[in-house]
Amino acid sequence: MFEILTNKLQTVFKQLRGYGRLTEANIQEALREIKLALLDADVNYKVVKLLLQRVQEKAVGQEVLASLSPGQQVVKIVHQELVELLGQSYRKPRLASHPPTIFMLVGLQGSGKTTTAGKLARHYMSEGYRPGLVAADPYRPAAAKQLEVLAQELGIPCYSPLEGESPKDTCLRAVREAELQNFLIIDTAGRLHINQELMEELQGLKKALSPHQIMLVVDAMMGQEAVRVAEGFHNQVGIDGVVLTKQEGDARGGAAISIRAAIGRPIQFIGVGERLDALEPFHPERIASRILGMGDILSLVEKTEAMATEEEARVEQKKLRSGKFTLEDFLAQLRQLKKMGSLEQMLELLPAGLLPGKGKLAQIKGASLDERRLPRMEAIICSMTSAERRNYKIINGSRRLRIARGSGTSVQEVNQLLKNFAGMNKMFKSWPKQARNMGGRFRPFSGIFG
Ligand SMILES: Nc1nc2c(ncn2[C@@H]2O[C@H](COP(=O)(O)OP(=O)(O)OP(=O)(O)O)[C@@H](O)[C@H]2O)c(=O)[nH]1
Ligand SMILES: [Mg+2]
Repeated sequence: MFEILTNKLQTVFKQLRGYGRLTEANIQEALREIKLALLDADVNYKVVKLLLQRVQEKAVGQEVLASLSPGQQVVKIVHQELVELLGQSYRKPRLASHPPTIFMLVGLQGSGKTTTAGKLARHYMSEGYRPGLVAADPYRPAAAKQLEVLAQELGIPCYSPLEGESPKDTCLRAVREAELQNFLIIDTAGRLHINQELMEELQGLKKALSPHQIMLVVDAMMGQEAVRVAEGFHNQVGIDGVVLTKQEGDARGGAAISIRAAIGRPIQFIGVGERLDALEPFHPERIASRILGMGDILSLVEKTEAMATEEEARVEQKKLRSGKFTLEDFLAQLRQLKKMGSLEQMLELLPAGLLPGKGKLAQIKGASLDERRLPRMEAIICSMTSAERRNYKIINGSRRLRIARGSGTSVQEVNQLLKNFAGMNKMFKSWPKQARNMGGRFRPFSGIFG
């Protein structure tokens, strides 16, 4: 996610490292590069202009703080302005004071409405709500079927159109029938393009249901085109917030950066995969950090928390903080891996400056991609003595051979695992102290740049 943009921006910031203070000239140069990087990332031109204007105003003539290098200083300013542009803080969707809360999802065909309906239901179930899904798409029988399958997976009810029923009537029936549900998520029909028929249907639904939240679901891979789609829906139906799907596959970030500024409505969630757990609340500060390659430690911590019981998470975090992450913990993590998505997703949350070198990173990513390898990795760690697990450095050649035999794997596989683990361990250890302590606000700048 955002890797192309992040890499380019990192290059710009690194170039600023050499300067002792910020001058008009080196700022101009950096701004020009930042502009090119943003335009390349398909960020809307007006938004780029706005952002750069603000950065320039702040950066020029500023004394370089004693504690920061010019590179850090510019990163800090760009970060602040990016956060502002993305909407400052996480905007929670509005819920009903008298249930049921009604969410209506709208968007073009294939944008991810149905999948997002399931993801949102799962998200709110974890917050204690009892959601039901409503298929407001009588045109395509497969559409209702798809939603029913998701509802079944989640163990919640799904209201599908009856013979000859209009979308509006299906929704009204769901509201009447949903006695145990305090949350209804309406999945509307998509169209290939914004057309009058669709807009009228959505306007009708809005009038009949007064949903608490109309959410536009839009595909991040569309880049700037997503902005035009958002404008179209917002002008004709009026939307309250945006869910940006397929964000994990978007290396450039044009849609994520442009939409809020273009329509004045916040992105509230991003979809980061096809699975029902691949939904993240959109925190502008964290996203800005990710875009700038400063990582997203808070999201990482939340993921760790979500995967384990509180007690486990407490122990785990303490270890991460203190840099005492052992192979035993690694084993526990492997076992949890399936629950929380891929290691690759986790790695994305780490600051770029803290990641191991490119080659190593590729190794770790490679290792995490193939989930079939998990049982073998587990077997390898299980074949180690507890002393070995606590201190991987004692695992010499003969121990490796013994472990490989014991686990029915090869020495190569043992080597690979230890190499990956050493890489992970190194990056946990090199976290800035503030990040490890995680008390108060994480200040990602120190120790990363310059
Ligand atoms: N990688 C990835 N795929 C996603 C995400 N969200 C949805 N998809 C996929 O996108 C495709 C379309 O998703 P749907 O939920 O069926 O889209 P829709 O908007 O309901 O489509 P229509 O009902 O035809 O209008 C499916 O293959 C989903 O698995 C996401 O965040 N990441
Ligand atoms: Mg659908």
